[in-house]
Amino acid sequence: EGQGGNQTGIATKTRPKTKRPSLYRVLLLNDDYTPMEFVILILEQVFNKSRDEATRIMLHVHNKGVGECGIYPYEVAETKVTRVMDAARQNQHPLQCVMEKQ
Ligand code: TYC
Repeated sequence: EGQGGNQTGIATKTRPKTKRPSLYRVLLLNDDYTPMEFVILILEQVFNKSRDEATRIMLHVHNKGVGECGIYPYEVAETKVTRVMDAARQNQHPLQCVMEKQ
């Protein structure tokens, strides 16, 4: 009878329940004070973007108010948000970074 065999003589099949990790979108929010160059450096250093991609995302946030930096498993997203918020605080910029379930 093999896998998932029961006592009834009826063959059954079980599939191991694997849970895909939930994904979270990490967003940057616009403000009037954080320097554009600081946001670009954050996108390069925390989110591993090229200078061109970092500039594109920064300008999108600047023009639209909010923009996506990436989509990650919970713990990775949380670590990136913390890194951004720590760097912003250390440099006395009001930059805000948030995560939301995708
Ligand atoms: N609006 C800021 C400025 O004009 C630049 C900026 C972009 C700030 C993106 C935050 O997430 C941000 N200096």
